[in-house]
Amino acid sequence: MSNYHIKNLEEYFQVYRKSVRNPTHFWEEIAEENFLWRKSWDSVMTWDKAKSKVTWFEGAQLNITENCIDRHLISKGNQTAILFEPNSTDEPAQHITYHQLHERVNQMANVLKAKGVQKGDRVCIYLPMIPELAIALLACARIGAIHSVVFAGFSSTALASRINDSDCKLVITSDGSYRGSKTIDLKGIVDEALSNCACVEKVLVVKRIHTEIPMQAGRDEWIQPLLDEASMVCAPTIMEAEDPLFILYTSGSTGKPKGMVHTTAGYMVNSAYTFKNVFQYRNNDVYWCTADIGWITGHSYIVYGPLANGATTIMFEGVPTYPDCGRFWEIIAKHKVTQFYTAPTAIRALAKESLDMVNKHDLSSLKVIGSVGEPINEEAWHWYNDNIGKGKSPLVDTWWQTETGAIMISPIPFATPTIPTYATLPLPGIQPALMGDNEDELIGNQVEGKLCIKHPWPSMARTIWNNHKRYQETYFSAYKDMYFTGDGALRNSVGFYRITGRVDDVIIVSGHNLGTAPIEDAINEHPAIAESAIVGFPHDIKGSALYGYISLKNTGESRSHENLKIEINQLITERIGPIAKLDKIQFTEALPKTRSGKIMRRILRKIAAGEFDQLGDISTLLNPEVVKSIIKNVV
Ligand code: 6R9
Repeated sequence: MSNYHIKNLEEYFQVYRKSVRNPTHFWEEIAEENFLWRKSWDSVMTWDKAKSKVTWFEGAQLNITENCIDRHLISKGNQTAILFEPNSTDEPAQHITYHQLHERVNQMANVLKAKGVQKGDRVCIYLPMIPELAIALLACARIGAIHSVVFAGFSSTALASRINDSDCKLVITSDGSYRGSKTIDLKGIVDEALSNCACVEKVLVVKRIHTEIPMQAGRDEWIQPLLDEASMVCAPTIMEAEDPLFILYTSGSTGKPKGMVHTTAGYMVNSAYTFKNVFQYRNNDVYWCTADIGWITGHSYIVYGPLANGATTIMFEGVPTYPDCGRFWEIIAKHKVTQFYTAPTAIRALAKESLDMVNKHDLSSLKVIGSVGEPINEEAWHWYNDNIGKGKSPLVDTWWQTETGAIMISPIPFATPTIPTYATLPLPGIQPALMGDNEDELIGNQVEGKLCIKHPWPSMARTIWNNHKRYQETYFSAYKDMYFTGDGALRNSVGFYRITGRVDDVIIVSGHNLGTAPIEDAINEHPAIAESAIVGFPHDIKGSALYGYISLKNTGESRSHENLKIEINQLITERIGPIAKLDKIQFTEALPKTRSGKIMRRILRKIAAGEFDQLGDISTLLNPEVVKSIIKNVV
């Protein structure tokens, strides 16, 4: 029996039990049997609990691109590795074979080298969903540079702070991007960001939308002529198992975004293993994940996991509603997609449209459908399961995080039964624990608590870039010797897990994690504003949307509330990006506070949700009278 590919429930339980008895042996077998190593490891895992330092496969040497590309060349050289579906339906899809991917990655790797990028240097990638994005990640990995992808929907301020935090010396971007019927001036955003980034020496620009853009002499260069001249041969740099592969920023509940650091070997083994099992990928399948590579889902399940398994992976440049809201279903029919992986927010938006938009497309190629990014509500689960999965393709609700690197809790299709809204069972090698309010582990079934993970797993983030202290405090200080996820969960009567949502100040809007602190910081920059508090409230399509309580300075503000609202959202768009705009804004003379001066967000959340009868005891507040007036003026 190979541990690598689980085919039924009995096998799952067998493998799971084995993995819990001896996690290191379990992962070692998988690593040994399924990957290409230049040198084997000296130790499978080390865990220094006092320092929160974990290593996997230390002593091993490898290059992840050899595993994702080179080793498939003989058997799959002419198979499509990346299938690119452009934004416009008038532009043909591109099939990039493993051979071509090999050539293009090597060319880009050689260009980076020629520009002075060396092993360990950080490269920022700010690109739309075009093939060059995946190629750029792999080119960095080829030469041991650490990539830091910034989602191309982030503003110039957000981009600049990420570039500076990890001291990137080179940026790869494009002249612009297509988004449905619109174009976005990405290079302009980069130019603005770089006026505050002294560390960046070079900018390489992909031509995508063919607009006239300014190029700064000595700094900016079009990438294509350089690629055309570059050799298609580039020997992979041999990496140590624990060398960083990439940094990816994620919002925290406080402070600036955290640069999560993922290392090479463990991330590769874990992302590949979970891809194979959760999607039950077989030869000749066509797999499609609709995420953007700017998020962890795209890193692990568009690029590394699929390619490590020699899969065909689709990259879609556009949006689900362009040219019409049947686009997803049209693409599934067009490319005979076998596995489809998307987010609940997309499902909720498309479920509002007429079913004809679905039913006119042939979805019979589908075998597995998946969900990720936030809890999937019951209604959306049924709509997706019935109309897309047709009740025959299992719906895998996959729970995981940027920090975990790979899927942690998820059904395995055709093995684990699926239940609406349940992520069901932990994957082999993963040991969840639910913690009670007294920091005790809740044993047995029918319990609800805070979700932790007991034993290290290979793809866990090793640190926060330049801030190991914050890593320790955020993830390893709440409970002894456990990783704390920031999520709540329940375990039902048969041991299946349901994720109930964040238990901290992170709000998930349309699947994007947003910390309340950076949004409040942006708002508080407004000269008329004294204080603000952001909370999430239930929203039909976005899952959660943002509600802002704003108190103004007593300076005789002459601007109207309507104008202030516009200015607040402008500030947020500039500082963070349009995804963080507030759906509702309420002006209030004060915010409810505890006697120690903390804003009582719990109460503000209840008010925003309309649950006025569930405020709990407010008598201990410093200013209980404020609550009444907030309720009276609720938006
Ligand atoms: C992969 C990804 C992580 C947070 C996580 C949780 C929420 C993700 C979920 C889910 C319920 C699921 N989340 N998947 N909640 N069910 N299937 O999304 O990473 O962007 O870091 O977000 O998303 O709250 O803690 P990331």
